[in-house]
Amino acid sequence: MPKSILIEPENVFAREAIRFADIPVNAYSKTVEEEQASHNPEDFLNIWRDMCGIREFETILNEIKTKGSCRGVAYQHAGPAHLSIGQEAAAVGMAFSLAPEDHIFGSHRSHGEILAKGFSAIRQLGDAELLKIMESYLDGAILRPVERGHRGTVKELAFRFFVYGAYGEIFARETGFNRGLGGSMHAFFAAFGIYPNNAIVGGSGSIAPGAALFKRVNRRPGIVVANIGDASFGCGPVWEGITFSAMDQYRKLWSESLGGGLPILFNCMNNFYGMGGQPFGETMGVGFIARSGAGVNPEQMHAERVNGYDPLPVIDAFRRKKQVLLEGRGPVLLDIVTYRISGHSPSDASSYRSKEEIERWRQADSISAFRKKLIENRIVSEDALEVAKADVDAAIFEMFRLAADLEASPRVTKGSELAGSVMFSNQRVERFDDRPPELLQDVAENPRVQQIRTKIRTPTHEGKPAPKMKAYNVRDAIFEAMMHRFSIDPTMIAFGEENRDWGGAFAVYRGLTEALPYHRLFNAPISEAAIVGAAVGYALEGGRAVAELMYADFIGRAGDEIFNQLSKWQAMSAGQLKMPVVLRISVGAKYGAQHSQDWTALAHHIPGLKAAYPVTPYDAKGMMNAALAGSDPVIFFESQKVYDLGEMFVEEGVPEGYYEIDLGEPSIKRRGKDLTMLTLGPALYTAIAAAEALQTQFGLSAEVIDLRCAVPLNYEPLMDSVRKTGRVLLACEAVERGGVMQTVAANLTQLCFDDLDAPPVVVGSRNWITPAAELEALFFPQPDWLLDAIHERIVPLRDYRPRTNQTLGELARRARLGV
Ligand SMILES: Cc1ncc(C[n+]2csc(CCOP(=O)(O)OP(=O)(O)O)c2C)c(N)n1
Ligand SMILES: [Mg+2]
Repeated sequence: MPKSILIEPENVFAREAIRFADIPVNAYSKTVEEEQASHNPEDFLNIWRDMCGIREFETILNEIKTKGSCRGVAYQHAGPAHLSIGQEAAAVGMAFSLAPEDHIFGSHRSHGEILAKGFSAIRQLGDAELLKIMESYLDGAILRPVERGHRGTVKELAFRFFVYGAYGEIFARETGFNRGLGGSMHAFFAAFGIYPNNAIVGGSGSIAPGAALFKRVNRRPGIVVANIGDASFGCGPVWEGITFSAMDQYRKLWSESLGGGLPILFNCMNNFYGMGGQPFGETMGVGFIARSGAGVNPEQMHAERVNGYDPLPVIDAFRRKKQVLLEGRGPVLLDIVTYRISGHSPSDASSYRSKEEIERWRQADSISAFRKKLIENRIVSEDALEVAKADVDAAIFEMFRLAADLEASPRVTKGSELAGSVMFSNQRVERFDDRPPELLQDVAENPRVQQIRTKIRTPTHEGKPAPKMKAYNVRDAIFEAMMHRFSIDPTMIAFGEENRDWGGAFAVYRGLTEALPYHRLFNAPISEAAIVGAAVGYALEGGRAVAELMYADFIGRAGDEIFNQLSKWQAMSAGQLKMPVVLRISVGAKYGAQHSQDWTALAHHIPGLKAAYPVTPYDAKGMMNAALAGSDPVIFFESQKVYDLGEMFVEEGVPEGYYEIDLGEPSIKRRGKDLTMLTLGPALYTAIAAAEALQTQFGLSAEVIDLRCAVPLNYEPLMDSVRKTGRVLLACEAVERGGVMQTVAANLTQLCFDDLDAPPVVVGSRNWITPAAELEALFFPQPDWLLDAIHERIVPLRDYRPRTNQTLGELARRARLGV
């Protein structure tokens, strides 16, 4: 049923004022006695131990970065080390009351948060569970060097395992958390609730909401924390992530049983600096980051500024805010004031701040201040503190020494294909959870399903598509594949702009609103970064997401999320995380320069993405079925030009039942022997028209092969064809320069060099803006252009008079002009 949110003129024009409540700033006022009532002495000692451990861990890193050795252990660390010396209280306070099922995401400066969360998880998990994690993680690769000669408790072993895995990851060792494929800025350890840390400032701001969404949709316990810096509040994707997290629908339209608002806490580690730029006083105007919450929703995100130079106010705030989130009243914003005494990186000379300022914060250092508080209030004895510190420091140094030792902790070997082997997971996953999928009706009762049943699934006798009004078309094909997987995989959700009542931007989803509850199909804000980011977070947690961008031209709005996040986390996790996301993107026409671009080149260029572009109903259904049964991110391009088209190539028609087409298998659409035409996208139909003309006018038979997929791509059928014909023309509607077809042409030149009578020729759109609908024929390749190019550059056609200039001279002239 469509929703009905009535907008009434008399209401929206009524006089009123928007009121804001006070946003607490440093409101913490608990006495030591009160704190003692809620913590036992062991808690205080643990807080101290964790802060010291983090400090020691990073002090060692600082020493090796600046001096090349630490206490007799020489080590050159080539990579980054963004230290958070000074911020330990904030990290430990954040992690202290989080349970293992609470998940954190972070930034380039997250060593402290990782360690704090890990230490906290080790304390809470039972020995059996810890052993299971250590033994199974990377098949025991981290555990083996650590357990040798270990005589302590399981928890002590887990501590060493964890510190060693963290150092190993930073030092790019096979024994690191992610076999060294993540590194300092991307290290994580999901088994302890530590999810990807992001070297893209604010990157976690759009991804963590997807993790929180997963918890809601799949009724999983726990909350999600996005640890991000103060400067990241200038990043668009952070704002998009916040907007996405604060949508009214979670509480107003979704089933109450799901639990309400997203359980997400945006935790600003506010150290008052970007690298050298200062959000407070220079690069932003918000003053208090906490103020930002006021503009987001009536609850003002329950925002607060908290003293993060003392772990106790942070623990207090996290306890209260976690409760808010568990009650379904999220999202929450915390502005945790802290300070990084260390430079942005060890080579940073801190030219942007005064020595005096650093000195004053050093004087106020949270670790010494906490120590003083514990001793003065007789909470923990000085001796106990010293012993704890000595113990933790010794264990950390020992793990550093072990991780620095190349023999005990090797890197992946030279020539290793490890990264290549984990770029894709290539799994087939029928469903990501065994519970029954939530549907609002039987699939067979769905009006769209019933309507599709009346459609013609076969070509006409002349090999043409059935008339538009009656043909089973590309839209129907994608719908059928989606419906199939929705009814099998309970974790599968779809979202994007206008996805629900509108029926999907181009009506592919018409009928799904009736079939699916809100949490499985919903409208997102116009926030392309958040749409893709949320899909990434959802998948990292273990669910299948289908996100939609209305036009390929909007890929830029989600550039980081597609190119740095969606594409990379499987490999950066060394294959431990999966990314079952299908990103549906339509390729437009008729709407001019910003709505009519084929950007397959971008998806093709970035490693880690599969890029599909089917243009027939048969291919669309089979390939969408395959994409939705896989475990990899698939950019699924859909041409608006062909949405209405019926099948014309598969005589038996598009099967009603389920079938898959392997992504990467080209499809021969017309057999021939004189020339090969390769196409990607709707240029298939242009090539078919050109092939027809070649046959009737010149007696040449062209073989037309639709690549259907840019990544992966099996060259065998292409080579077979080119070996037979010796000639190849490649056509697409993307601009000619730098596209998929240029790569295919270059590869075929090498793969089939001896068989070619002429170099492969690419005909794409002009290297221009896409002009208005009325002028599109000047821009997109027309059948004539293909004939002209064949005549000029492959094989002269008898008595042929070209209509456009496809000569090599023209190619060079255009290149010189950059058009
Ligand atoms: C999108 C992006 N822009 C710029 C950078 C370079 N950079 C790395 S850290 C940083 C400052 C980040 O400041 P903040 O978010 O406050 O985190 P902090 O470093 O203070 O922890 C910058 C500009 C980046 N990594 N990503
Ligand atoms: Mg900062």
